[in-house]
Amino acid sequence: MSEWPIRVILAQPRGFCAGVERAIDIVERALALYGPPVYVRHEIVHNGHVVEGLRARGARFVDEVDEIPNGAVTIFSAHGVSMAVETMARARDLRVIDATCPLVTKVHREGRRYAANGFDVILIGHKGHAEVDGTIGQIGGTVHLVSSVADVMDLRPCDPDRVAYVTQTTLSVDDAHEIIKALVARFPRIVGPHVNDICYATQNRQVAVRELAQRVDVVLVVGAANSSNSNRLREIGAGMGKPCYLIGDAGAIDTAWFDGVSSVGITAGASAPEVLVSGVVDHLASLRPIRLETLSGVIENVRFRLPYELDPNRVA
Ligand code: 0CN
Ligand code: SF4
Repeated sequence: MSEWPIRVILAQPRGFCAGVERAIDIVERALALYGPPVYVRHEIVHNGHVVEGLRARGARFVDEVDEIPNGAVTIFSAHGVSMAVETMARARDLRVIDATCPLVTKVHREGRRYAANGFDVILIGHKGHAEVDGTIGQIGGTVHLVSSVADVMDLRPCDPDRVAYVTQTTLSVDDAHEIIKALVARFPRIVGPHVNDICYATQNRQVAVRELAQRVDVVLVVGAANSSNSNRLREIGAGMGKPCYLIGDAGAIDTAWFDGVSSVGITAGASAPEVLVSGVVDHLASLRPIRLETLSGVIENVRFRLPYELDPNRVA
């Protein structure tokens, strides 16, 4: 490896969003209040490091609520659950604490409202993703999932004049825009949110990674392979014509990526802890001298309230 310094630039904002902070806080507070074990349906957020850290403190992660003993403390992940899962949890008398991000819950409400007014609801999202399964199962009624402009062409709603759309919160803003344009062209009377339901954190991180990719030779996105918002960041970096790698942590780095490179940009998905970003910076510093800087960008100060039973500020 060469010894000349490498510029390491951090995106702003990056990493944890308010929904992820809240979801992790919920598991930690539930462990403190009720004692282990507490059960969590699905990864609380899509990050193996977060999950392992909580598992070590007594959280038990399960795929479905039928794996949870009757009456146990049960937390739903930030991505939300279907009504069928809620019903099953009630039937088993589980003590449910809902860590669904309030911005996901907002999409559930929107979708339900459209369905109640007799609209077919079109959900723009990725098939098989936990949030998408939850949203489909919260809306009830007729929901059509579309993931691409091509899917829009295949839609056969009951009444083309009574269709509405909602979106997954962690989509690519640009891709969603193209799909919505195609929907409006096919169904001129379609109704939907003002722009889309992509959350503030997803949008801010996408703007920031674009800014970052303009300034560096290589982009590293810290995030898990199953994290939708992290994958979108990698796609945007790559779309800017820069080599862009999604890495779980510093251990995934291949030093060959930096041959002849003078600057590396780092960002992190909404579910990736900052300690993993520091680990990547330290790893780079072990390879070459570094000059570290952080881009200016949006400073986020969004905070969501905790569920009532865990809120330290609740009125008794
Ligand atoms: O990575 P996440 O757990 O989830 P996706 O990006 O895969 O949806 O990040 C938190 C987002 C939520 C909900
Ligand atoms: Fe909520 Fe957005 Fe964070 Fe998902 S990425 S938890 S929708 S704030």
